[in-house]
Amino acid sequence: MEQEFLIALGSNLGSDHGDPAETVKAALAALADAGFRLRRVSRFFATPCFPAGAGPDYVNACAAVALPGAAAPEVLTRLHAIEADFGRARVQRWGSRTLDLDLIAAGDTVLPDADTHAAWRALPLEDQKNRAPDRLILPHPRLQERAFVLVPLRDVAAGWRHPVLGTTVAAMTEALPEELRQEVLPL
Ligand code: A4P
Ligand code: MG
Repeated sequence: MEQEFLIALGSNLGSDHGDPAETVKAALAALADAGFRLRRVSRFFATPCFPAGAGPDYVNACAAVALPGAAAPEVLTRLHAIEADFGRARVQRWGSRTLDLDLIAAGDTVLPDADTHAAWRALPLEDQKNRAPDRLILPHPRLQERAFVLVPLRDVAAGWRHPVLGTTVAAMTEALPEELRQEVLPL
């Protein structure tokens, strides 16, 4: 079967396309224009900014997509091109953004290797703020701890199983602290 990619979308600033929700909606259209087949799209959720206080609330969503003939690096390159089209300036890591498109997973692909993946997963919070990976890490190393990723992801890929952790999106979502899950509100 065709490779399926899981993508997370987020915006907490407006763009030329409108407010964050309109920006996420426009980003989905841009994905389709760029050749992605949108198989499933989640509801849109309002989520408190992480880290707390660092900026306005986000709108987050997830999509399960296919890009015929493309492997994960090509997908990330296209996501970056769309981010650039939406006027995203990379000023500060975790800073506010018009549009953030993260590649969450590509089936059961693990990149660059299990040991490096484990090191990124274990990175202390302080270092996470200052160190961004210079190569593609898959699955996204923080997905398992983020309600703003997992709750939308559950809409489109509840049964996807993390190839390193061995748990499904549904189980990872259930494992989150209740108060984190409740902060993620459908629009
Ligand atoms: N990179 C490596 N692997 C990946 C991957 N699987 N997906 C590289 C995307 N990018 C990947 O990413 C930093 C570098 O990681 C890039 O060179 C890329 O090639 P970035 O998108 O340039 O920087 P970023 O967005 O600041 O980093 P990242 O890791 O995407 O940030 P986060 O950790 O996703 O944080 N709060 C709420 N409520 N909702 C949000 O959506 N998002 C962030 C962004 C912070 N707080 C948020 C939200
Ligand atoms: Mg990103």
